[in-house]
Amino acid sequence: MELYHNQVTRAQGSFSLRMFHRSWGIMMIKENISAPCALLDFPTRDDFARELKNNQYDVVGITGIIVNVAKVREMCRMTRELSPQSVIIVGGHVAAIPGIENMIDADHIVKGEGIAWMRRYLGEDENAPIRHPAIVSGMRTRIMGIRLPERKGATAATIIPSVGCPMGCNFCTTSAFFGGKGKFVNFFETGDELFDVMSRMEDELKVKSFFVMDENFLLHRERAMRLLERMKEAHKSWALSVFASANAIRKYTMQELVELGVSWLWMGLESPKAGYSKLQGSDTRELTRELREHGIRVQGSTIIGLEHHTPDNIMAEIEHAVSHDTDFHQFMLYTPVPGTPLYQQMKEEGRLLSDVDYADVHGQFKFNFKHAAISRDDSKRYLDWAFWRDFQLNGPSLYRISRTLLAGFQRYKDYPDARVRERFTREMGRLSGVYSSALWAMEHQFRKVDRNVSEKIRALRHEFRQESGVISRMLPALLGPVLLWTTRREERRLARGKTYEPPTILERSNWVEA
Ligand code: B12
Ligand code: SF4
Repeated sequence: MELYHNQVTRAQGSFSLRMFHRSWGIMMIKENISAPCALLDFPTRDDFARELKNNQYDVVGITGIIVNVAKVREMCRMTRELSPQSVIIVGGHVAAIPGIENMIDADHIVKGEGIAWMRRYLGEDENAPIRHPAIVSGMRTRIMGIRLPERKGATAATIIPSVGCPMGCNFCTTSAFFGGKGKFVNFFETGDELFDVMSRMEDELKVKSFFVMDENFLLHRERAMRLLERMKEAHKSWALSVFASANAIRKYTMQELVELGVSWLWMGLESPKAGYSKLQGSDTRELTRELREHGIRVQGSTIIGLEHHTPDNIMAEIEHAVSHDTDFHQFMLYTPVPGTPLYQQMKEEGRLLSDVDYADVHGQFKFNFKHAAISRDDSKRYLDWAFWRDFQLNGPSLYRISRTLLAGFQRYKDYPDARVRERFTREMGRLSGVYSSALWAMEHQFRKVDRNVSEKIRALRHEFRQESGVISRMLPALLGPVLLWTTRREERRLARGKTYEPPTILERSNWVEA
């Protein structure tokens, strides 16, 4: 259950950022029902069987996305066998597959928002306020061959203000699943509500940074600006990681973004020729550069295999994407996913490939449709190339985020708003020694890939040195070689086929032991 390594830093070898993320949808549902509930995250087959045998469940709810359909089918089968009295409810994006009723043995298949559905099903008040669970955004983080220690408060809390997105891009499954163009479901309508949830999470999880899981957080300017007001009043020096489209970002000045604590932005950089309204009127290269100069890490997202792509123009489009020099870059294949307008259109045009397994429909393998100019096998080649090119030209993302952090610190260390100063100083203080050491190791390891980039890493390391205290200045000489050694050890492990799996997690609520 990884984000970065699956679809962002996957070509970066031992520099790839590895971490697992919990299943937030079912965490939200559990927190908002009063029935006794057990949540089993990432179960092995044995864990799942044991839980079904040891308890008498009235309801077994199963979540999945489209790629998981075979697992969902097997879990339904196991439930019928081991817990025949249970009602089986399946939800999440897997429910969008046409004809899913005939593929799995479930009693209810729930499309769209699940909290209200489950409350209704259980006879509870579906309009009761939403209670947000305490979610640590990631766990078991690994990079350069070491697992980072898990200290309370060190990892951001996930906040989920809404699901869906009103922009309604034709390929977008999240938007389509929660109602499509013009529609979405808000859990927390106002900046005040959001502020209260974040304050509670700050207390419970001891965090100052938040991963805001809202497809287009900045689009709702009134809510964001009210949140900023409350943050200022209460002197909250919070950091926010958000998703936003370029046109939504343009509604804010850089100062507003920085004061709001925006420190990481995920932004679509689809081809300028694609004509998506979310990009209208924006030079995304200029915008990316500006954001980074203000200490805002940018994660770009680019689609490979759009309708106008051909073998003649695709390399130039990849070069254009890579030239944004973002901190992270996700590449995804253009993919008609069941439930979206694009899927419907391709179906009507007879362009869907019928022999593609749903487990492979995720945008990181090969096309699932017939493209006018690019073959299925070539789609993978171009995708792989895009990841590799970004890595080769721009270097490891860890280097790039260090660069952005330093730029932000240098610009804002004397800023009049103390909350902003504190945020940059906090991040710099916590990380400068570690980043310098990592830079030392990257500089050495990257010589094999690209000398130019290695030189750039070296220059940055020297800049860091000037901004660091004495201990941080000395640390790289000791820690750098250790990190280089763990990095190389990790490269060998990965070459041998080593994989990492998330742990099984069991949480119970409103539970009374029999
Ligand atoms: C966080 C996330 C992840 C995490 C997963 C964390 C985890 N352990 O599950 C990471 C980053 C690891 C990840 C990985 C992948 N993801 Co992802 N991910 C998301 C993201 C950004 C948020 C999901 C989320 O938590 N939303 C908030 C919660 C509250 O919403 P929700 O999960 O949809 O749940 C609601 C309803 O669906 C419903 N519901 C859900 N489960 C259930 C169960 C029952 C019983 C009921 C009644 C209702 C119900 O109720 C919930 C509350 O309303 C979504 C995009 C999005 N904004 O939704 C993509 C998304 C789900 N991912 C997607 C994809 C394709 C992937 C990958 C295949 C990417 C890749 N190529 O590697 C992998 C596959 C992972 C896997 N094997 O399942 C697609 C799914 C497409 C589809 N239609 O199936 C999405 C929609 C993104 C997109 N727009 O393309 N992902
Ligand atoms: S802006 Fe992003 S989240 Fe919204 S519909 Fe378009 S692709 Fe989906």
